Amino acid sequence: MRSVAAALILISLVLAGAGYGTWAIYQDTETSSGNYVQAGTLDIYLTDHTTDANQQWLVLNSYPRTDEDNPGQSSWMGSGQIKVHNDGSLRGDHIELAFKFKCYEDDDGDVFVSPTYPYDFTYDSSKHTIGPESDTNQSGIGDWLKEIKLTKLNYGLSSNRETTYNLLNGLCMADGDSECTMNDLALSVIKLPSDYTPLTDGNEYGLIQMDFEIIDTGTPQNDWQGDVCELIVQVALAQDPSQTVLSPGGVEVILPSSN
Ligand SMILES: [Ca+2]
Ligand SMILES: [Ca+2]
Ligand SMILES: [Ca+2]
Repeated sequence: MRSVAAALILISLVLAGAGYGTWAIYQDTETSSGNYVQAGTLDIYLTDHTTDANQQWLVLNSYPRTDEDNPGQSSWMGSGQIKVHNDGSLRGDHIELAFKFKCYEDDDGDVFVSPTYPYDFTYDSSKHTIGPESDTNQSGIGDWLKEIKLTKLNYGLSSNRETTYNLLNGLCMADGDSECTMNDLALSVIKLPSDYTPLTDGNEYGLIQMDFEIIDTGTPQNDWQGDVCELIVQVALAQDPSQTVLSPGGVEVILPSSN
């Protein structure tokens, strides 16, 4: 019997721009906290031109083989992207992307105040409980991130002055196997060519698009039943070609605090 798991992925965006000369760092942080993925397909839509990008993506009650086209009992919502605007006075050199996963070992995919509309993704420790009994890895998420396959990860410019860049190129071997998965994202920093840095004219923006799906490995995938992951997408603008601003985001697994 195929495993059934509930999970949650939230997307948030951090924008950092490096100033000239003295290296003042500008940072713009957003949290898109309404984006549920209970395994399935996730698309991202975010912009730094709004203060609240919540509830752009939502995939609830996911399980192996659910995706955007075949949601089954999973509730899938969202088809979006992250818009990267360059609001500084200096254009900078290149854009970097990194992906951090904050995962909760949980009983039912709910560690928030309200996972139903109207959503409130404030962490609620009273809902953070290890389990269920059928979760065969109650101290983590097992290989879940390797089981979320990236079907698309692109970066384009709204002006189309450059061709769309396939961010999966050179990414998928990050964890040693050729599958393109979220595990590769956790281990990677993507540096875009400088031509893809949005102009500061206020009109052009970069556009990150991502789709993914939960694969069926053919073996029980019970080790992430009820677990929750938040994906935090970091976007940085580096001033100089020699710089690497970001580090790989990695995976943090959070257990309930003992009380
Ligand atoms: Ca819970
Ligand atoms: Ca891989
Ligand atoms: Ca687990």
